Amino acid sequence: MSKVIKSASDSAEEIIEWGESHDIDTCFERAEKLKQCPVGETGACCKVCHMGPCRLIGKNAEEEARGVCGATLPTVAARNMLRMIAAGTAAHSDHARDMAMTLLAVAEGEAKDFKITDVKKLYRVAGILEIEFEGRPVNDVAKDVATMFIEDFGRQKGAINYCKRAPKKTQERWEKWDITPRGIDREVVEALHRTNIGVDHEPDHLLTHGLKVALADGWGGCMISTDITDILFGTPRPIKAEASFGIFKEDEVNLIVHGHEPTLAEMIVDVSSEPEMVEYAGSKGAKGINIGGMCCTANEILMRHGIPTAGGFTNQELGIMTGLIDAMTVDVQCIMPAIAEVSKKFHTKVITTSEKAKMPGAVHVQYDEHRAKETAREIIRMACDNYPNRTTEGSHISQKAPLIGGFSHEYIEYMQGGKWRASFRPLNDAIMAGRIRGVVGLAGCDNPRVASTGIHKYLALELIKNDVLICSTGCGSAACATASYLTPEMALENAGPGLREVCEAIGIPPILHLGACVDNSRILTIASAMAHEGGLSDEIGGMPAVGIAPEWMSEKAIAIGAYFAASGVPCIFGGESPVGASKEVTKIMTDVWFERFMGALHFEPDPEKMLALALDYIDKARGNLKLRKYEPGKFGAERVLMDMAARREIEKAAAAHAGVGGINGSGN
Ligand code: NFS
Repeated sequence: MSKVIKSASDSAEEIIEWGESHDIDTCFERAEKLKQCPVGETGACCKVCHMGPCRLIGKNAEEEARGVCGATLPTVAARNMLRMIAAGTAAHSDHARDMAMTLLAVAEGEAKDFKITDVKKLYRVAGILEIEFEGRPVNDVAKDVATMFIEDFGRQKGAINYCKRAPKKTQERWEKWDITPRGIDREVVEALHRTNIGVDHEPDHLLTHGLKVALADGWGGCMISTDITDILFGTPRPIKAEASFGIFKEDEVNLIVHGHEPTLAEMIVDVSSEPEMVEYAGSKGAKGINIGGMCCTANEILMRHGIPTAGGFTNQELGIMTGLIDAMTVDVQCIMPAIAEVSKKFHTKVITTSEKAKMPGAVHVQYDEHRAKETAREIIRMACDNYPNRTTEGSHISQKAPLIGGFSHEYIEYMQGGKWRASFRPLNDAIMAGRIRGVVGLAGCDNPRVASTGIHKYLALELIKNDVLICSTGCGSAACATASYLTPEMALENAGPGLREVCEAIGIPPILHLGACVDNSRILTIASAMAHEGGLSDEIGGMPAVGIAPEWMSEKAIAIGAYFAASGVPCIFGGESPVGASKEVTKIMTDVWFERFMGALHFEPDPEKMLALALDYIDKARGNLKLRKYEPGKFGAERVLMDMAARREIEKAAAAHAGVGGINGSGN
């Protein structure tokens, strides 16, 4: 029998094998041993009350199966989907709430270890929120900004502030279908209410609320989080860094920050170079303090400080198995409880830091923004104290990859015209001329149920060969980073001729690292800017742009996919569909959503089909926009200017492409 590859990263594979030979299991073995429940996997299990769980299975389940209360399979699948979106939205948005509370505390002088690092960004945000900023003290402006963001959580009527950042036409679609989100908390609570036993039973109605919740995530939670993080810690600019397990140093204290909230991680980075801290490490026999990141916290501090990343979600246990991590701090989200278990076999200390998240087997050091630096120093000292306990046990890896990260939307705008003429014109022109075929957001998790990171690598390579510019975020970025894909050389060696030309002219890699998962909001901002710039679609929908999350596993990824769909971006997710049991629900999320919003959410396990579907969406959008037909190596500068009649044609073509029909009550 041929050997099953568990990770497409050689160094990850090496550690997995080392673990197997030492009887240490990881998520990869557990995924193999623990088969997915086939009923729950496709959305056919209802457990919203205790008359169940009801398993709606059988040959004609869609028509005939009923739960004890009479709920049909499409109702159950739609309810399950809505709950996933709500949970994902809650996670991103609760993170955003903490950021807003920190900004308020900073503005009020209560969190003295933080400051407003990017005043320009603060003013830009204040401008969008229509807050007066000229001539006012910075902290007063920051207080008003924080207060307005905090209002977005509890608002009962009206719209989330940032909805107005979307192109007008996109907003009109939201109004027409009543999915403009009011307040983040309100939409999440309503989702839980509607999915309670005996409330909302109409699949389309449930899923429409799913889009409303998701928009509260994208244009609320995620965008708020991105902007406040930029204000507090600086808007990212391209920066060099490294990725993979070779970032751990044999002769230094290795402290890994893992999770999602950047606040404590920023403080750790900040104080780690203080002479007393370095001296303390020296007193324990170490040559220095080496900070590394994991998952989305890694993306945050990589973007702003060039701190190296050990990798994405599936790398967390493997990192500990190198035997080189002296301490790993974790806060919230995507933290496997298995790390506490595996750490017992090594000297690594796992330290939980959030008041919301504790873990059996971990030490808890409560983060408090009022004494943030002190907490950071305490954690560094704990890592240093643990350094002498390091043994030679572990699978040491020396491989690491260079990368360039840090492409904020502000920088992407700047790089296309400098300080005074920053715009999205060159990008739009390159797309119109066919140099760039389209844009793909390559995002989402890495997943041990496939050869982890492998589908990311396959798609990234194929897309750039096809002249598609990639914006990557989250663990998608980590997958590309550890494969050495985030370098300008990548364009020279692998990009199609048109994309290569653009990358060389502007001096960018063909895969732009945009940040953490919450920074998918940057893609919304970029798409809005492209619509405002003109020449392509005048809304987000209809752009030659697609979102792909090939190895997703988290509810947060589902919330992101849904907010892209509602905003007008067709999305393709890998793996089996979590609503695959219901044809009706599947059709609503693909055809009906495309007809209404020009976005969609597909699930497609076959990587080649994912690629083909993405390119098909891109080419159809180009055709509908009457852009030059994409032909590799052949470009032009001309474009067909569109009058109103031509635009109406586009609308008609889009509706025809959607091909809706057969679902009661879900037409336009
Ligand atoms: Ni996104 Fe970031 Fe990674 Fe998936 Fe988890 S770390 S928030 S959910 S696993 S990409």
